[in-house]
Amino acid sequence: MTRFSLSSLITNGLNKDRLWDQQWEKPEPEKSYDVIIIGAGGHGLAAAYYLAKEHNITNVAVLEKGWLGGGNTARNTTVIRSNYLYDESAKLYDHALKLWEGLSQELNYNLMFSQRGVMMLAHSAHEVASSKRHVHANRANGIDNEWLSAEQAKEFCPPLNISARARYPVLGAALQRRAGTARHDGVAWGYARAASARGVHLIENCEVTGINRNIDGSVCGVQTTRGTIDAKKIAISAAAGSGALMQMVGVNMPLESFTLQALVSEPIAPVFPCLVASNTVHAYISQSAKGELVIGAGTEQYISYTQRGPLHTVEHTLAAICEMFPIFTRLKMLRNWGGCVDVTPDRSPILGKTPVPGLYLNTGWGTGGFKATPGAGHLLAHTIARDAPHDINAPFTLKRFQTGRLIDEAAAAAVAH
Ligand code: FAD
Ligand code: PYC
Repeated sequence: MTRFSLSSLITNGLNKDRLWDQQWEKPEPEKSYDVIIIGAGGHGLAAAYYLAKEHNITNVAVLEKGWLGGGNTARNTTVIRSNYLYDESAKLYDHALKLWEGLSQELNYNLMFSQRGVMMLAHSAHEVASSKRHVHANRANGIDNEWLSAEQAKEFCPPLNISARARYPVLGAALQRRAGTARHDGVAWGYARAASARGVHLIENCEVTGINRNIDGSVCGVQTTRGTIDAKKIAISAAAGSGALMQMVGVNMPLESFTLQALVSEPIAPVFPCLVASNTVHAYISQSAKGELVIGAGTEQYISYTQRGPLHTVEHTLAAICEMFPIFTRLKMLRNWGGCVDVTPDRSPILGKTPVPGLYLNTGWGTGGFKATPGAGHLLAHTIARDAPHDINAPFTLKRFQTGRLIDEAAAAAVAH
């Protein structure tokens, strides 16, 4: 059996290729595992960690077709918040936010978690009403959120343009002060290291191409590009890849895939204190610890599996940012990228059991799953270990698309779609 060499993984920010080439032993799959998790994004890695830590299940492999944390975990803009409308969602996302609050210490890995506040702007009477409804609903659920006038919003974020002559004047904003940002790949690496230390196998370059089943229909293993591997239980945590994996067991998923783009500016001195999002102008912005402004767009309006989008979306996004924050008009863009997000009809995730015995599913996080990483992993581990959902994820079934008991969070997405 080969394992990762952990002694060299004592600092953050290590170069992945250098680690792979010089310091990591390349693990080979065992013949049989108690649990296989498909997808080594933040969610899959977190689930493996909590299986080992909280349920003492360590004969676990995480299979990844690419490299650890190279999917949407590597592409997102790191907004972390829990200001969702419905009780079910508020509980789900606040569970994750509470885990974020102690995670750097727990993993002994600096995730650069920064509760700098997330402010969501309202530009119309309709948005004011909807935002206030979110504020009241959150507070009723014990989650911090407050309504600010345009002047208070500017006080909190001085670069904000609140001129009444703007094309979409700022009428006010909802502010969640506990919300913020973190280092995106840090969470994948932190969970990977901690899971590996507890005996979990992390197997890269291993794409799952088929799911094997017993005569009674229950799962018994996977076919991969590195051979067949047996398992008693299997969890799919593969973001936009989940639909294809579920088709391998004959289940068509209520999922659509869209491209979502983001970009960073050249680095500048610290100037932007929080995160500001506006659905109306299709843009949101924060500043990373490196000084780059991190700017995101709305989702593309067509279905696609590509991880790149058209330049006109970037132009539109930057025009919106320059109108909201005129001090940035002369900044240069450093780089841009896209990811492919997995979206359900009600914009809420699917996290639970499937109709196939021994097969569990975590998908449909769309544009908003980064913030959920610790919570999703924690709840997925619980569901696998107990063969039953936790109270928090019990409502997020696949079955809700048959029963019609949807959890419609369309208005809570911080990005336009
Ligand atoms: P991933 O990190 O995508 O991991 C899934 C893994 O499964 C991938 O590594 C993939 O290679 C692997 N896989 C797929 N198929 C197979 C297979 N057959 N065999 C083996 N492995 C397989 N969310 C927020 O909360 N806040 C944000 O600010 C935010 N911004 C975003 C900005 C952009 C531009 C994008 C694209 C997304 C953003 N998101 C945001 C969404 C967030 O990134 C995702 O919801 C989250 O990262 C999902 O994590 P994951 O671990 O489920 O998926
Ligand atoms: O879920 O808050 C969010 C978000 C912002 C940008 C992309 N997702």
